Amino acid sequence: MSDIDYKDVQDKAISAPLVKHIYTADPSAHVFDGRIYIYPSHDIEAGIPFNDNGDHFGMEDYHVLSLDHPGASTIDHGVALHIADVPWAERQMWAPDATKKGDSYYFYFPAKNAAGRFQIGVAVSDCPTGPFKAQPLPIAGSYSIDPAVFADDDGSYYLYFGGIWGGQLQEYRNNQFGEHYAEPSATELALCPKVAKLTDTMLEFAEAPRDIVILDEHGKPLLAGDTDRRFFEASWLHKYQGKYYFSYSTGDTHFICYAMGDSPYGPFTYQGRILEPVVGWTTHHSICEFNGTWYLFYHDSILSEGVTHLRSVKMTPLEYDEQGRIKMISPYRR
Ligand code: FUB
Repeated sequence: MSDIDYKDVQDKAISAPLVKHIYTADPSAHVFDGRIYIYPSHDIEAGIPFNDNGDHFGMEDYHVLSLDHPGASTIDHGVALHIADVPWAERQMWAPDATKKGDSYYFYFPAKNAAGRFQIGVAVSDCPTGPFKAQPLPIAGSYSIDPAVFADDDGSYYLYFGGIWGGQLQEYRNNQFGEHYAEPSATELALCPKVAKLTDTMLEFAEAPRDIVILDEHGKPLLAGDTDRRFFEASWLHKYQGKYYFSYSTGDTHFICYAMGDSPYGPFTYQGRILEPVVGWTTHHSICEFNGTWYLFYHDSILSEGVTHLRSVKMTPLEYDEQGRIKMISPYRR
């Protein structure tokens, strides 16, 4: 058992769970028509033993949350998509995201198929809170986890994805699965998150997924052994003052970090940390502007007293310095 004093940590937390009646995680936030919508994972106790593959994250459906403005009460709009309604998906509905194009909303989600391979599906609705109707098949050529969709100013949409360990990214090279593929050794190049432009229909990749390369301060790609900085999971892309910001989790070292670039394809140069470790093993976030103020959406496991697969989404303001660098956030006051 952990020796954390949860009452004390809760008192020191800089923000409270947005909802407490269900467990939620991996919050992907967007503002559609002046309202904040959050597309989170819906954590449950699935009764599956813990392992390094994250099988205990046995989620079965998604709820959409929304709020009128920061500080307003958060509404749970109920089940937006259930695994029983996704023909190709068998288990583990992990971190999703959604976007709006025209009058339609497109919800992207990973799940394991019958063969135990993660793929990414898309479901469509004419309402931001769903219900979403899933396509009968996953996106062709998709694999791994944690889809994040970015709408650029020129009307292009890009899907970022990938995650190592339980997210299976280490089992692919050049977008192909291979049973013999594994995580690179410490002195080899780190595995890259992926990006693919979406077609006009929003239902398919318009191109083969490309590597998102994260460079160090010398312009060299990060190495797999650089575990404080290399990509693990939880891709997010946002734009601020003309620059592209790619942010992500370092997984087993528990940081949310970011890198900056001049194109949605990168390369991105590592800049630093956005969020220090939270209570719970995973950390996963999104970044979104509302009425001129930027916010970090994130999760922790305080409400469940440290149960790593029972998390709660939170939000807190995020600030930039004059150079456009993000000021690091400590989730608990010291
Ligand atoms: O919620 C399940 C997994 O945990 C997500 O896909 C990862 O990003 C981690 O937060």
